[in-house]
Amino acid sequence: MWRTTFLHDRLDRNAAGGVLFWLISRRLPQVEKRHGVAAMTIVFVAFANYFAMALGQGDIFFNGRTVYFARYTDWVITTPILLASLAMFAGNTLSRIATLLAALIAADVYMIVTGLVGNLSSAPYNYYWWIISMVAFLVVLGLIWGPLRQRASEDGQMAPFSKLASMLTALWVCYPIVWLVGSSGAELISVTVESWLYLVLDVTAKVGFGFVALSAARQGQSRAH
Ligand code: RET
Repeated sequence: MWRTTFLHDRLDRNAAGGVLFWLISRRLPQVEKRHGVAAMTIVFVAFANYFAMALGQGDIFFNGRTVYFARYTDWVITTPILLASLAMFAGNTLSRIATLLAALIAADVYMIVTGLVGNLSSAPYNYYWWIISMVAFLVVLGLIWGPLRQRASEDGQMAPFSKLASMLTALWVCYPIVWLVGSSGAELISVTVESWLYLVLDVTAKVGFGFVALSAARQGQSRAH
């Protein structure tokens, strides 16, 4: 059974994003095709997870509440790709960003997994896990605005990097806030409002971000070969 209309919305937007990225990718210079691969992978992974949620396979009833775990299986795959996408704008060669990217992904995966554990926990333990996840998030932001930004400035690609890093930061900081006021935290907003907020964030963080990254790639601004 199809769950709700907003899930249809997610499916439609993700599928549309996938097709759009495929069309743009065909026109990318060969060396920039990896940005197309990243953008397409992100939307197709999201599509699979939203599809699972629409079929009612993406949630479980645990500890007295419904936990939409498919959100986390989506994020744990898509957020590392988004970070790789950003990192590809920071360094001229892959070897210059490899270690940093590994550290970024490690902190990011830690953030998502501890967030899921928090969602599966009752109060007050959920808040302890939120704090732990937040620390990992601050590490992610610290790495982006510290060493990764430094790399970008050394390699002379500050403009696209700053634009994408700012966009990523502005969008990503909203997730822990929604988590805190939503069904995983204080339940100050309804599940419908929560789902809409995640929907808007997800579409912008995936399709919006991918679009900006691909536009920059088309202008040949990423050079991490
Ligand atoms: C959680 C748990 C609470 C603390 C923090 C979180 C951060 C989540 C983020 C998710 C980003 C998702 C994106 C998806 C788009 O594809 C897990 C909610 C810090 C930053 C960008």
